[in-house]
Amino acid sequence: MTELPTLREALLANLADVPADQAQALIDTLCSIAQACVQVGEVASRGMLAGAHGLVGSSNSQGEAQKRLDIIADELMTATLQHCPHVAGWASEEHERQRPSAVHARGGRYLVVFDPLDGSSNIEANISIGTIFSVLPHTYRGVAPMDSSYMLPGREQLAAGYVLYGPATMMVLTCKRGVMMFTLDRAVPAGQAPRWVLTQDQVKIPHSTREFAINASNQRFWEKPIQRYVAECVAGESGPRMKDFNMRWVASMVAEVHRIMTRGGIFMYPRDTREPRKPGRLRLMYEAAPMALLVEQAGGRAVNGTADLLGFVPDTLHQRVPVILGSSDEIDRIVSYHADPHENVSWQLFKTRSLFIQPQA
Ligand code: AFP
Repeated sequence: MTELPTLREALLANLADVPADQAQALIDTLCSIAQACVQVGEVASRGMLAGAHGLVGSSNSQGEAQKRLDIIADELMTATLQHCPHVAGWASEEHERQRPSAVHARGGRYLVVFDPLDGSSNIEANISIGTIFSVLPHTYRGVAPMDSSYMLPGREQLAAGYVLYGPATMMVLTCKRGVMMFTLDRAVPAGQAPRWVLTQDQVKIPHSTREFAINASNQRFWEKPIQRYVAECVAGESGPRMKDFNMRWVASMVAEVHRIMTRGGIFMYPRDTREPRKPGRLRLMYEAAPMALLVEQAGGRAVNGTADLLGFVPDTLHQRVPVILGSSDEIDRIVSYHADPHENVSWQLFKTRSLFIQPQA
């Protein structure tokens, strides 16, 4: 088998059209983030043996109970970013405010935003979890970053990626020149660090699919277009879609998006009526925007129901948004349902039906 390109080799090729100093700075930063994720993966893979299970007794700024692995992952990412010469500051799900680099706050050309551990509810159940990251330009170089420095639309990301800690440890990455998939190779000579190798390049998401992912326990809170879309999928061949669909829900966005990257599909965490003031569950800056960039770069689509997620300018670091992403044909259909004033729902869903009762022929 020919030697697969390493992460650094693949990035050099992917950024061949970028001026060398810029390319080098981005490559060094992404390689550092990738190395921090190797460390997170090692702790995650040792589970209770590494003290990675359980709660720490504190909550993050969004009121969510923090897990030990949330904190460990955040500390490992922070320790790495501290030493990145090109990173002026970073923002994490686990901290209310952004944190400027002690050394490079003024000189750094990038801001990094990350969810150190996505899918925390799955840690003890040993289900796939991940880390999500986004690299933004530090527009006001020479001035130490503030929270407002990060308020850029997703389209302005320079790079985005996630690492999936699953049966294999994989990283999916884009520098806005297509999507690359890497697998962590731990079969290296003693004393050498595991290395990322490129296992798939220019990843493409199939435009059609028969697989949808949504937390069906929230069904009664969904808005009409989502009720209609899911009901039609569940109705399968006997319904207006005239084809059967399958459903998945892992409760780790990284695992859902990775499945979509490998075989297509649609992932939905839509706005719902549980807390009308809260537009969704997922965070724009370190969940929705990086995943939206990856999905779009792979030929899929990512919306809030009516508009592309990459166009949204954040107001706050931890802002939440509805997220609907994946195979473009299905996203186009859902956007059309949101635009359909009449909402011609032939199933009369709201009064007499629920997801789990088959419609009368
Ligand atoms: P945690 O990291 O707090 O477990 O949340 C994971 C997540 O943000 C995303 O990865 C999942 O898709 C979604 O929440 C799961 O939400 P439900 O718990 O409502 O299913």
